[in-house]
Amino acid sequence: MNNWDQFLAPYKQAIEELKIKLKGMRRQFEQEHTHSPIEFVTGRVKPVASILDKARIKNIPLDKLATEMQDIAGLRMMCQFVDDIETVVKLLRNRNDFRIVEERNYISHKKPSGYRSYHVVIEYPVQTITGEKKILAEIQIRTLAMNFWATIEHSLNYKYKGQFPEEINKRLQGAAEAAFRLDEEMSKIKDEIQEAQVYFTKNKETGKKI
Ligand code: 0O2
Repeated sequence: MNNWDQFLAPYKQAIEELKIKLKGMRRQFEQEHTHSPIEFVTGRVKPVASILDKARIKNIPLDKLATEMQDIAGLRMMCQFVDDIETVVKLLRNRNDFRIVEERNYISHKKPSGYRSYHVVIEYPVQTITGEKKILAEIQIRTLAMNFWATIEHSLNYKYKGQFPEEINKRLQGAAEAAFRLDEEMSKIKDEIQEAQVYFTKNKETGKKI
């Protein structure tokens, strides 16, 4: 096992455990036949190349990664509606299997790029054969529309390294606002959508034709 494998092992374990726990929250809503504020959950450990890139850009010494890079373990919780984000954050605040160390609201304070999302940084205790190890993990909570925009922008960023041509920059800003308006429109017919979804899920379970 090399040093990176050893360093990243607790992060990998944390991601596996947290994915099960956060997906479990969604299942509990489903079992109760109520609208789930969580649509789906993803998680990843940052690849070593990205850790090194970010450490270089942000001037983080490699021996300070564990305390200064908060998103080596990263999870995303996607929601259908903007209101669901607050519900999810409250659910996270009520848990006692981790401690929230920081929250960043990029929804009320969007980033200059147009990025919107709610970030919760947690300290998560991983049980290892040599004892407990606390690691930092970042949970990003966002709507499906915010996620669509961020995914596209992230891949363009990879190509242009953040130096977008003016035309693309303008289009991305426009697309961020369009995604925001889409969220607003969906919120206006939220009750109607949720009623239809509960009806659909119940009938799917009983095998009844709609
Ligand atoms: P990855 O793993 O490729 O997604 P900074 O990086 O300076 O903006 P900081 O302090 O690292 O900020 O923390 P922040 O902003 O809370 O979280 C960083 C992560 O948020 C990023 O991780 C992205 O996942 C997401 N993010 C932040 N700003 C943007 C943005 O403008 N566009 C998109 N698409 N995502 C963003 P990384 O490090 O980029 O890595």
